[in-house]
Amino acid sequence: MKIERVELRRMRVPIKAPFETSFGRLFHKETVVVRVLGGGLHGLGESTAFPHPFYNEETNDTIWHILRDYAVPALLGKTLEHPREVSQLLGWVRGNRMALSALEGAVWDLWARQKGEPLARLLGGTRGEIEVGVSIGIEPTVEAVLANVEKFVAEGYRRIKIKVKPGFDVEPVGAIRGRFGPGLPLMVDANSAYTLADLPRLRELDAFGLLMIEQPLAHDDIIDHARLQAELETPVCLDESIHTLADARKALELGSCRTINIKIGRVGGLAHAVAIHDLCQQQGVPVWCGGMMELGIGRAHNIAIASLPGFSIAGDTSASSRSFAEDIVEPVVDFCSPGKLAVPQRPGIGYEINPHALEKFTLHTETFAP
Ligand code: OSB
Ligand code: MG
Repeated sequence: MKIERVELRRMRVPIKAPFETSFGRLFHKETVVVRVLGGGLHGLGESTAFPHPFYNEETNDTIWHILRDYAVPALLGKTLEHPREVSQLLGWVRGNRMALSALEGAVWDLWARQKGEPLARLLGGTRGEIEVGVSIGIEPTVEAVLANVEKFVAEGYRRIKIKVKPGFDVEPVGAIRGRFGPGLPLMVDANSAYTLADLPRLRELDAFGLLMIEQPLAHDDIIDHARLQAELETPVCLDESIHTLADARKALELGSCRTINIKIGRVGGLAHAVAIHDLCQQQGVPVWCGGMMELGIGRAHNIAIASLPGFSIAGDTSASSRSFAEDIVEPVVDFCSPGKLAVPQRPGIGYEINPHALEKFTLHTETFAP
């Protein structure tokens, strides 16, 4: 597979409801879309970085810099036998995993399209459809959270996740349990809002029979999480703390978590994501696919990885309509039956760019050729 041309695009797409972060509220999804061309076909990738470094250290500007100055030049004009060579060629780059992942994802898509095979199958996927859940952000009131849960349960979402922080945790969870009963698959994500000093509060959450508590402690910790997991019945899930296969191995060895949220971008691409999946599967640890409010290209990559057998818990890849009135792919990512997304049987990621939406939402394009 020869990499003949690479196109980078800065995109800005309105989101339906403002997205609350520790930096402020976001009204648009801003990201970088990568298109790799070769042999008369193209492959699509999408960065999962945000415009501000609140989730990890990468931003749209660092993505652009790493792609333009290092990653794209390393591949241009090269002939690859397999997409895993992308992370081998760029293995010397420290960090910047979301940047490398955006390009690697496009190369995987091109490779799959050239073979005429669905990406999911080439990754080792075995599912024809995946069950999905939804992630509900911090809301101003418990009532607003309940209204969201009501809406998404009615739409068919298989699992509800709410964001929590000290002072907004036991009340919303208790209210959801009160309204929807103990049978609703419910979990919380703290995005590192607690410390071990909050153990009493976390013990209160432990009493609600949650599916898991995601990333309660520091974003760079696996030691305190092991101490916390030993105190809780509820499985701890790690998100921010797991960047590599070695991180996953160490966290499992220490008992820092009982499940891992795999995000393709956070771990540097599909090859690394598959490796973490395989390790967890060998150890009988269930994994699930996280979300970064991706546009359709990123969602399509998530669907492909979530079709692997170890992804046994519903992920955060909602239908496009959860976040966007208009997405950049066709068909739009939507349920095949309530709470389920079909794994496309078409070549590559199985979604095409919607040229009208692409032009409408592109801020800037740069094309690279040898
Ligand atoms: O921690 O999983 C997270 C969104 C942005 C940044 C971090 C996280 C999230 C989500 C998933 O919770 C949102 C989604 O894709 O719908
Ligand atoms: Mg998370």
